[in-house]
Amino acid sequence: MAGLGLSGLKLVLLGAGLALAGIGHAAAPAVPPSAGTQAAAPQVGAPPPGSAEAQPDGSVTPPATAGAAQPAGAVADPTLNPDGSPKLRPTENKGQPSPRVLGIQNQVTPNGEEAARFHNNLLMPVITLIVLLVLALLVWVVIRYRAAAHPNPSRTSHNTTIEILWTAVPVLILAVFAVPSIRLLAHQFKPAPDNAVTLKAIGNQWFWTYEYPDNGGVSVTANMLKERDQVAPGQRYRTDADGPRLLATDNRIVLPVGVPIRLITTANDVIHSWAIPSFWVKLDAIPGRLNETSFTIKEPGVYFGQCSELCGARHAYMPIAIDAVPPAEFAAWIRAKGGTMPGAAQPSAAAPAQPSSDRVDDTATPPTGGDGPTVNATETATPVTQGATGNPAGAGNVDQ
Ligand SMILES: [Cu+2]
Repeated sequence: MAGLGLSGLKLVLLGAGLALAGIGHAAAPAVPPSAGTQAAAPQVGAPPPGSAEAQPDGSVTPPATAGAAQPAGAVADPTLNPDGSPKLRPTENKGQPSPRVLGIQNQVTPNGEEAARFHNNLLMPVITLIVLLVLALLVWVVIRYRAAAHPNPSRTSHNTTIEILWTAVPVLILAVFAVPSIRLLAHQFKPAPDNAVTLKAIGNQWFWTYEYPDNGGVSVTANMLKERDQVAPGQRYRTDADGPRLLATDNRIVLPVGVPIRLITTANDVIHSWAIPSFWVKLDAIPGRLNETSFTIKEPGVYFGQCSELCGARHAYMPIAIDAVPPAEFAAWIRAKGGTMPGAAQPSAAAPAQPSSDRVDDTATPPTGGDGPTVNATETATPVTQGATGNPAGAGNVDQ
């Protein structure tokens, strides 16, 4: 009888371990995608980015002087060298995946640092302990209670104490996790302050367009830069100054350091997701909706991300590249793009009128009220079909 009781206890311990393992699995954090696996996205099977249909479009992916092309008399783009190459060069282990590095990317936003601490100091240790406990229980049971060593199995079926324990302990663990988890969530979706810079990212198959609605209608289109052997002679191709393969874009998005950024996302065709791992930002871009989050970049640098929602055949080829620069340089860049800084002189007549000037709420309101909530300012910004995507105008993904 003693043997039966003991083995019953061991069985329930095993049950408890398995229950804990289940909890640990369920509580695993939604960390940003492993950058290494994404960066290695194979090009096999996808249409070559430099295929012939992309060629007629010289204006969208212009030759090497892309960034330098501007009207005479305009302010020079402070983020570019005179030859059009970007001034800021990507740094190893910062804002991009790196070979043989484990874990999440180095975080450069307060939210990201909070999330990294939560992941590294609480989630990982607890999950590791649970995994080791379950492994130890399994090994013990397999060896000690194998048929040869323990021919008469226990018939114990209930033990009130241990059943209460294996219910209560996981609940307590989840309760402990819930506090920093909900706090992080609240920080991520705390509305940006009034002085925030608004960046509107619009997903398209398969490139991103950006607008700075508070800065006089500056808008930027970003396409992935192709490799040298994928472009026609004279066309711009990726160099190491631009960034890693599959992550470098022809136009980087410029954002100020130390200033809150209000990110608004939406899409023109299907659901995309705007994600920068080192900012701890991943926000779905949904047609007809505006999603919003905010973050503050702490360090200047180049930061890369990708569309993180399967959006069609060329989902892997719509990267995001950010130049984080001091606020004064950001202001100069905005002026170079023909925009204005809030508080500066009013936009000149040359600046395009913005349907939504400086309030997010306005943006969410249909300008005409005709077609209900799916009509918003986003749809007035018709993107130029990009030769680099090989996507016929307005065709969506009918050819998929
Ligand atoms: Cu996408």
